[in-house]
Amino acid sequence: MASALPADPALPPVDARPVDGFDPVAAYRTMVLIRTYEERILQARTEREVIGPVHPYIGQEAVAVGVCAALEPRDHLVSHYRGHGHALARGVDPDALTAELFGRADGLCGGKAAALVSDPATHLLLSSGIVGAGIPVAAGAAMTSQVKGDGAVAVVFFGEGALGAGVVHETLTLAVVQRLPLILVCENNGYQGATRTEEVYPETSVARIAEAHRMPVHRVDGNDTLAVHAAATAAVAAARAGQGPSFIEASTYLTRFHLQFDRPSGEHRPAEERADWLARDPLGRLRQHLLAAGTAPAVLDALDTDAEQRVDAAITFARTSPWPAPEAALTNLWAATP
Ligand SMILES: Cc1ncc(C[n+]2csc(CCOP(=O)(O)OP(=O)(O)O)c2C)c(N)n1
Repeated sequence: MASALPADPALPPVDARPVDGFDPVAAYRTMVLIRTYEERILQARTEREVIGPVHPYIGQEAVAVGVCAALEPRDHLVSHYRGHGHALARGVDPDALTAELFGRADGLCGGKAAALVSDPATHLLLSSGIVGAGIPVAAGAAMTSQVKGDGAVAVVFFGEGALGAGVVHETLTLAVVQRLPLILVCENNGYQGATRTEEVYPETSVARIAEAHRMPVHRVDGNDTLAVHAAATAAVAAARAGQGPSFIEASTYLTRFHLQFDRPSGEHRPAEERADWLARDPLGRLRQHLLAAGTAPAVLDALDTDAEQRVDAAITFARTSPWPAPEAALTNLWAATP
C-alpha cells in the first residue's frame, strides 16, 4: 500500500488498544480493504467487467469507518452512489457486493442494482443515486424506530451537494422538531462533480446551514478516523438518549475523480491542492498513529496483504457467478403486501 508513511515522532502517542469498543487496528483493516477494493473495481470498470458507473471513494475512507464503528447491528444506514466504502464498513459481504457490480446472479440485489445496493442483513436500506433523496428515507427509518421504541438510530451519508436539495431542509426541520434519532453525515469534499462548492453555494460552511436549523453540529477532520469516530459516538449516544438528531460535517477530499465509466472523467483537481490532501491521506495517518502507539509494522503489512487476498477472492467469486436468468428481470419489482 502507498500509505506506509513512517511514524512521526512529533505526534502524541496513541493508545492502539480498543477503547469503548473501538479498535483502531480493526479500523485500519477495514480502511485498507476499502482502498484495495476501490482500486481493483476501478480497474475492473476499465476492463468492462463492472457494468455501471463507478464513483470512487478513495480518500474518504475514514468517514465510513469512523462512523460505522460507532453503530450497532440494529441501526439503519442509508448511502449514496459513492457507497462501496459505506457498505464494506458496515460489514456487507465483499463477494456479494462484487457480484452485484459485475451484474451477476449472486449479487447483493441479484445483479440488478449495480452500485446502488441495499442489504437487509446489515440494515443498509438504500444507496440513492438521486442527490439528497436518501436523507428523508433515513428520517423515515429513524421515525419508525422512535415509534417502535426499538432503540435503533438511523445514519445517512451524503455529499455537501445534497444541501442544495429542498427536501433536505424539510427533513432537517422535521428531524429537529420531532427529535428523531437521526445522524446526518455530510462528507464535505469541496466538489460537486467537477464543480467547486464555493462556485455554487453562497454559504460553504454546511455546518452553519445545519445550525440554522438548530441542529447540533460536530465539525470534524474527515481524514482522521479517531476524530470521526468520537463525533459519531457522541451523536449516536445523543440520538439513543432521545435528544434527537445531529449533523456531522466531515471535511475530506476525493483524491481521484468524480466517476468512471470506461475511462475516468476528465475533470482536474489542482495539483497542489491534491498533493496537500494526499499528505493527509486517512490510511497513512491511521497507520502513523498505530506505529507511534507501538503496533508492529508487520501487523499492518499483514493486513495490507489480507485485503489484497480478500479482494482477489471477491473478484473470482463475481467472475464465476452466473448471469441472472432473463425472467429475474421481472422479480422484486413490487414489495410484498404487508
Ligand atoms: C437530484 C440530482 N441532481 C443532480 C444529480 C447529478 N449529480 C450526480 S453527483 C452530483 C454531485 C453531487 O455532489 P456532492 O453531493 O457534493 O457529492 P460528491 O459527489 O462530491 O461525493 C450531481 C449534481 C443527481 N444525481 N441528482
